[in-house]
Amino acid sequence: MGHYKSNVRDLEFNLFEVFNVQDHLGTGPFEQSDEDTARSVLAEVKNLAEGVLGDSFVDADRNPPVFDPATHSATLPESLKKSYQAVWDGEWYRLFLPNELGGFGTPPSVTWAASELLLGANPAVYMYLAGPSFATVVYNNGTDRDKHWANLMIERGWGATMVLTEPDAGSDVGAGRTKAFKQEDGSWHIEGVKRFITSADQDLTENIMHMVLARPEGEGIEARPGTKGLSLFLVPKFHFDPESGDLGERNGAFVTNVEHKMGLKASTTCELTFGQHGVPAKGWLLGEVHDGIAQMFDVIEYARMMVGTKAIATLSTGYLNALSYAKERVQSADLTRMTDKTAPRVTITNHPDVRRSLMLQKAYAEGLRAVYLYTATQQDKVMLGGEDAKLAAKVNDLLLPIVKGVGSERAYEQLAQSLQTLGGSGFLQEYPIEQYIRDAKIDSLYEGTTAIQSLDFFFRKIIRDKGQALAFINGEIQSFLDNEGGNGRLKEERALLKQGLEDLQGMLGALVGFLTTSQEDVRNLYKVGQNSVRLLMTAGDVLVGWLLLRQAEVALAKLGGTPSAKDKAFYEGKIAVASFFAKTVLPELTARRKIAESTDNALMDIDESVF
Ligand code: ST9
Ligand code: FAD
Repeated sequence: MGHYKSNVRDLEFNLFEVFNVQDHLGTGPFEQSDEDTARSVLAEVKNLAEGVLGDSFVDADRNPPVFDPATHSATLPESLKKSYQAVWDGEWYRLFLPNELGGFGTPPSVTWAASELLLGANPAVYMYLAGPSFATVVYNNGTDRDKHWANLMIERGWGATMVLTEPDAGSDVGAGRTKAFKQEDGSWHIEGVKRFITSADQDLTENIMHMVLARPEGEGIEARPGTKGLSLFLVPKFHFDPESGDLGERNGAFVTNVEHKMGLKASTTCELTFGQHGVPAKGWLLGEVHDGIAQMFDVIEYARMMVGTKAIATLSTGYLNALSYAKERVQSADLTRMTDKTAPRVTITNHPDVRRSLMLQKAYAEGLRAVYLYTATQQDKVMLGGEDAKLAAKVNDLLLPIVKGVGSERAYEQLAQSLQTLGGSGFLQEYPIEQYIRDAKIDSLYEGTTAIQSLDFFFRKIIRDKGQALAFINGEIQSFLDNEGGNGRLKEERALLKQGLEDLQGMLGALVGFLTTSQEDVRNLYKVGQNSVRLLMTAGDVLVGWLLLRQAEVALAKLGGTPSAKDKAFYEGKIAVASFFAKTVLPELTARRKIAESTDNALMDIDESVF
């Protein structure tokens, strides 16, 4: 048995019983798909994930890529290459491509569901497969030349990277100093050092297209500070014939270090140096426009969704591994017979604290899965176009920091609970959970840390949006609360969700108040900053609570029919987990609201020496 435990039943439940994506399969851009093809995609990807893809997960952690500074190259373990090749040969990357670039016509909801399986089994392999997806961004933002190159990137199977970070420019991308000098032939010479670049070298693909943010310099170019002064350049590892794509000389972008990391060791994290090894690093301006940060955000939005899904995928397999261990592990007597030294020993699933922990893991694993899939259904709507598309794009934007920020934080926290379920065994490398924890820690860091997600959520996705997307979600939850389903069952849980929603609204009201009064006292902005992560996490809990209850309502209806024994347990699990979350997590939101409302600036007034 491999390490990875999938949950296709829950993916299908979300897609076809809760969000009913089959209603828009077979239409518009999804003309080629129907429910059967979507289900068979999930079945095939599951087999791949639990088989050859997951096979290299452990080996590539214990025998990570090797960097050779003399040749500036990274060599990947053979096991990982085999996994990569299997996904490539199956052409699964086409799931992520639009029809005009050879996509399968699958909607984002199904694609992200399939992604969960790949990311849970082997996230590094998934990331090495970035080329075709990044080519789509090149295609969408590019000139005819770039569109052709995007096709070459896909046809020839090139790798791709997103290159933003520098030693002094992490969260603050606008502090970047890498420069681009215009050449007479229309190309640019890039000079500078980028760090922490994922997949910047590997020996899987014949070429790598680096998508690099740099500050253009040259006659007639207006120098602008910050992110708005950055342009996006296509910088290949090897030069290539612009028509055929045939490789030429080595370009002057060299990997000068590969980091040694806590986890996700199979994925190379590289220092990438431009134009400092006697060879110019030639690049080409994407779309021939100076709009780098906006173009890069097309990549970032995709990658933030990917990171959140990765974290949630890892939590799910962590929980399922913990569950299967707990069902077998016999230890101690039942609590009701604790004084009876002769009482039979029971499996640990009988202990209330183990149950509490397992049910909380289940709540976040399944609740957050529903959150990312609900977000993906907004992406479906965007692709379908029509009246709903504009609002759906905003709702997707609002939800992305939750998928990424809350997904990563809760996954890491709950994976610690999964490990705890195994007792001392959880600490051993014999079981996958210690690696899951090491591999998942990165998710709250890259693609914008949780603090950055929370600022994005409040200032951009709520305030700048004038609350339009938020009003939509609020309306959805409100109408769920108003339309009393479930024949009077789950009444108490609905009341708890109502209170949770009010607490979230109250907390948001407090933050908006701090923002408004910052016009008189600018330091009131600190009060927003002290609470923005709290707000993000609370919004995540309300969404999880709501979606679990939506699922429970569907489950109740199904139980009214004649489900199989297996389905009966599945649906009863849905009701149990929704109820548990509403009763044990949502009440905490009232305290969080009070904390936010009573925020002062004492924290900001103390001297740094006090810490
Ligand atoms: C990184 C990579 O960490 C990690 C992993 C890479 C993995 C790659 C692989 C991917 C997977 C591929 C899968 C392949 C498929 C597999 C197939 C399998 C079969 N939304 O607020 P302002 C824009 S990379 C949209 O003033 P500041 C917007 O244009 C490093 N746009 O920002 C805006 O202009 P305007 C990641 C946004 O104060 C402009 O920016 N690093 C958004 O100047 C300026 O906005 C980070 O993420 C948005 N949410 O800068 C950096 N926000 O306002 C984190 C901004 O006119 N730091 N824009 O519209 C930040 O995000 C900062 O907030 C900042 C601030 C840099 C934006
Ligand atoms: P800093 O920005 O220095 O942040 C340090 C701390 O300060 C964090 O806790 C942060 O939340 C906090 N902080 C910073 N600013 C604020 C603020 N305004 N308000 C509140 N808190 C704040 N980058 C790429 O360009 N391409 C890649 O492919 C890539 N892959 C990566 C892979 C790995 C394994 C790693 C570790 C990093 C990768 N990165 C990549 C870089 C990654 O995106 C950055 O590490 C991340 O954006 C944070 O930047 P930083 O590390 O400089 O931390």
